[in-house]
Amino acid sequence: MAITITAFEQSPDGGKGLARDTRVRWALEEAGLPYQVRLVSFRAMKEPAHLALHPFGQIPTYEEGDLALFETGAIVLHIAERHAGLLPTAADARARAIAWMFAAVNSVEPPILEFANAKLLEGDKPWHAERLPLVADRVRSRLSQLAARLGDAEWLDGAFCAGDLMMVSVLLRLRASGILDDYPNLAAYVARGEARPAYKRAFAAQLAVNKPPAG
Ligand code: GTB
Repeated sequence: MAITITAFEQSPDGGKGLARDTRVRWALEEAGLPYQVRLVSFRAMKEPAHLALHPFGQIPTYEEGDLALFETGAIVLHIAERHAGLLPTAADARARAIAWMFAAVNSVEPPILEFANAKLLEGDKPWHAERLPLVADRVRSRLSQLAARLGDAEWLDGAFCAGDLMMVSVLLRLRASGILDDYPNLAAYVARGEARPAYKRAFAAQLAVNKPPAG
């Protein structure tokens, strides 16, 4: 069944791969599934046709026959459950891999998003300089815990899985801040994710859409 996802017509990051369609593209590439992309403008995202697919008027969405999904965690899990390569087959290991997916979006991504939003949207507020270090501390606190758990391991729980795909995707949002560099094992973990051929294909595909014109 043909798969279609949606992505920004023009991502605000200019092709750094930070928009969330990249993680879905990555999962599809890991699973070896061909897919099509429908590009949507910010205006189109808030119109009825797209809202029928995504109640919050966002990207990415995922369509496969009669199935329409939103939320990257749910989309990646859907792909991972149906195709080899993203979840272990042993029941307990599979459950732990899914727990890491939830950890990525539920425990690690929220402080990172709060930090990104504080930098992006609150710079003009009188309390910005006081609040930013507090928000950064919450990120560091979570990263310290994650770094302690990862230790010297290559991936979070044995072989690469959808939990790693989601965690690396979430951590990538921190790259520009430099915070990740204070956690060498996490920085190396992210680099291992980026080095995967499937990630490289996903990144190149979104870059082809979003690359700023030369000159
Ligand atoms: N929880 C949802 C999921 O995981 O699918 C969140 C989806 C979401 O936040 N989508 C964003 C969106 O559609 C795009 S990815 N925003 C438009 C809107 O809400 O109107 C978030 C994103 C956007 C831009 C950058 N960037 O430029 O660096 C990074 C991440």
